[in-house]
Amino acid sequence: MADQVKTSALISTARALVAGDKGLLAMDESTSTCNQRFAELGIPQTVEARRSYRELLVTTPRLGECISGAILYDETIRQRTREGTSLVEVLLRAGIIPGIKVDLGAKELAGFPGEKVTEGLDGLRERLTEYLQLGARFAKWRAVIATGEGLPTQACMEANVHALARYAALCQEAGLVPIVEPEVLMDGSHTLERCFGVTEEVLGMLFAQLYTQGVALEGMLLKPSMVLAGKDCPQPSSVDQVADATVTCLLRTVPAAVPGIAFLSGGQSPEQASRHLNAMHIRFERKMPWALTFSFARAIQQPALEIWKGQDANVAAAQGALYHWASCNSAARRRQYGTGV
Ligand code: 5MM
Repeated sequence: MADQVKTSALISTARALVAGDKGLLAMDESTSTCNQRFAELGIPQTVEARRSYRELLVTTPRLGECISGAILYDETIRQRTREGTSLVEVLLRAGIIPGIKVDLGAKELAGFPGEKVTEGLDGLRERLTEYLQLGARFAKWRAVIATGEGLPTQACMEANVHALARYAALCQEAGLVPIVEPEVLMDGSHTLERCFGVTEEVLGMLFAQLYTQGVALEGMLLKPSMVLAGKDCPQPSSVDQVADATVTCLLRTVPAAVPGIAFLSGGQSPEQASRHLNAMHIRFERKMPWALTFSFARAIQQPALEIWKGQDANVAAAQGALYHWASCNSAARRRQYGTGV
């Protein structure tokens, strides 16, 4: 009985995260990634600067109109606004579900140069219990898969999908919806077709592992990369080619029991990411069994960060940019990005 109650709570949270035309805001940059983004713009790399920036994000007016959930980082889930309200509380008041990144990062995979495996399973059960108490209702774990000559190896794909499935099972045991993020990186000169093949293989292996580990598909979300040619690929692909390749690949590999798929942006510009999502909805309207939405970090945040530059005077303008890009992706779910509607 208790398990049934837990599963139905997981299912309703998973559905709420992908409901309507909303999507997720990924704001789970680890300290080193956040500092790196700040350094590029000359923003001081301090705890206070990171806190101020996260306050700017979560207090953006009307954010809850287009954002259903926000993925936080360990530092952020414990932070408060200048006035002393916890960031979790600010999100809840805006109708946004708080979530937490729980992986400890992608580390070199021993014996396989150029490949990584994501760590963080040791002690995860205890950390999940604490995050639930801090207000998180879902979690996220990212695995990265590099494409290149001889890559990805079977060893890399197996190690990563196994860790993703064990993480997902632990989350569901704790009462948190797992967002499962296998990112096929855009780095390299591989073609769109090659990315399709790698993504198809990784997702096939992933869902086999999720099944083996007993993960309830109805109570999880998938956060994949779009199927894209590598950044250095000489052959350009059109927006429609990306949309067709991405949704075709997902239709072949993601069971209909999964309530939703929320893409990462992976280094695409905000315009590209929104255009691709919009085209997927136009070309596959009513042909997809799951909700299809966004869980972008850079493609929503980057313009806001560039406006803010660490200055209080720029907060309102930066929040305007954040809202703009969040609402563009909401519009893309309605097939209205770029139509001026
Ligand atoms: C915010 O970036 C997340 C990873 O941060 P760390 O590398 O610092 O741990 C990342 O998982 C992010 O949530 C997703 O990849 C989506 O980000 P993009 O920018 O690709 O949309």
